[in-house]
Amino acid sequence: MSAAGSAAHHETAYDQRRLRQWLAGEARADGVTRRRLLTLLAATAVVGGLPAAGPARAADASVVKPLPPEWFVRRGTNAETRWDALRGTGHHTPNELFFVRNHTATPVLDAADWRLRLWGDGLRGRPAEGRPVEFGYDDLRALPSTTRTAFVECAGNGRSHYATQQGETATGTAWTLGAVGVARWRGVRLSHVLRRAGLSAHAVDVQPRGLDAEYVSGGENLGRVRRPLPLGKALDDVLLAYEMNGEPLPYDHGYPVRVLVPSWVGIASVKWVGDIQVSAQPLYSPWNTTFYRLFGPAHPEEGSAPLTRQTVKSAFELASGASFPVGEEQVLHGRSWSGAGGVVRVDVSTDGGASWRRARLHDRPRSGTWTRWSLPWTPTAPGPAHLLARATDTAGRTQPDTTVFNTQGYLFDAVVRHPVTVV
Ligand SMILES: Nc1nc2c(c(=O)[nH]1)N[C@H]1C(S)=C(S)[C@@H](COP(=O)(O)O)O[C@H]1N2
Ligand SMILES: [Mo]
Repeated sequence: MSAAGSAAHHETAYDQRRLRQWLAGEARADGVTRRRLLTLLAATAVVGGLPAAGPARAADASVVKPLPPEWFVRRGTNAETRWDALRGTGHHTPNELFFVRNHTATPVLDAADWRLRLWGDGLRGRPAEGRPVEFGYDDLRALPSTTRTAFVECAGNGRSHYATQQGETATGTAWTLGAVGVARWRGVRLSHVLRRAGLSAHAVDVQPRGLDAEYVSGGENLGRVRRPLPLGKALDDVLLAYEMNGEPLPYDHGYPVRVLVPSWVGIASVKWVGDIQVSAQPLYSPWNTTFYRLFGPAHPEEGSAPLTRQTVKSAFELASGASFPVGEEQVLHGRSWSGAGGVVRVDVSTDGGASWRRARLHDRPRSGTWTRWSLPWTPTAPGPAHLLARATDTAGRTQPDTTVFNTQGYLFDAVVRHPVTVV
């Protein structure tokens, strides 16, 4: 980003922070009227080329970017991407279309006063609560960078299908299949930063923590979003990302820096990271004990092991209930992905699962990202129909017909029945 762009960015950050505080009643408007503040924001946003915190956002300030209803379904503090909006967008999900999962609300931070603090007894010569090792934004940007394409997907993506397909009630956000996106992330390897900070041979877990507000659930304050990551994964392919699809991270996706944990459940990819505890003992947080384990009749009483990799899924680039004219050839498009490897095969049924045809793949199967595919279809009879897609990955995992239930509705991987109408 140019110096001018960067200055405008900071200015916008400041104004948006002021607006947020003001709306939240944490700051006085200091003689500035609401209209004046909104005008100011619109102006700086144009200069900075950034999304405006326009009046539409004022009613619910959990997400900064615009969420037009033709692209997103609002779900509380979150926004789900509509699959029909991904038609024709290319392999990478544009930043404007990327789903947002916020436990509370997007904090508008300033890179100039941001610091990453590494601390804990997993660092050489440091006591558990000792002075941290610090990196500024420019320090990180000066280190060797790595770029990779990877999906971020919520562990609860597809959760609503436990109810709609299996008659089972799970707690949590009722996502359909739009809590996933693929981006090109650029940043520094976490392993590089850990080694620079003086990683000890005794370290076992690292725990990044976000700078967003503390999360209160069921009247209990669970503190800031944080989740331990085993050292093996942390040293493997994890990034401290500062760019998304060639742009500085958008506010909603972790600006200035987020953790990016390829192939794992989205919660591992902590946004707005402020500190990382490096520990010589295993760490626990609500996000690897109460949440992100499988509970339910088919699982151990204390829950499964903490979730790591995502399962296999497929989606059509179509709205639910899309309609097609009878007798006209269509080309159906979709994408399939897995946390265990690239997707190498996709079978599609246009008759509710009675018969299957192999889809044509449009991407070379790659680990950590989706494979796009297509299949021609000429609907022959008017009326309701179901489209199904079943993917297989390089690890040999194929989507099942049903997913074993868990109470929090994680890791739904069964084939989804996509309703359409032939007219
Ligand atoms: N600090 C922080 N990090 C976070 C979250 C959050 O609320 N706060 N949500 C997590 C969850 S549950 C998911 S699925 C992903 C979503 O990333 P996105 O909003 O960039 O799509 O961020 C993860 N990282
Ligand atoms: Mo998530």
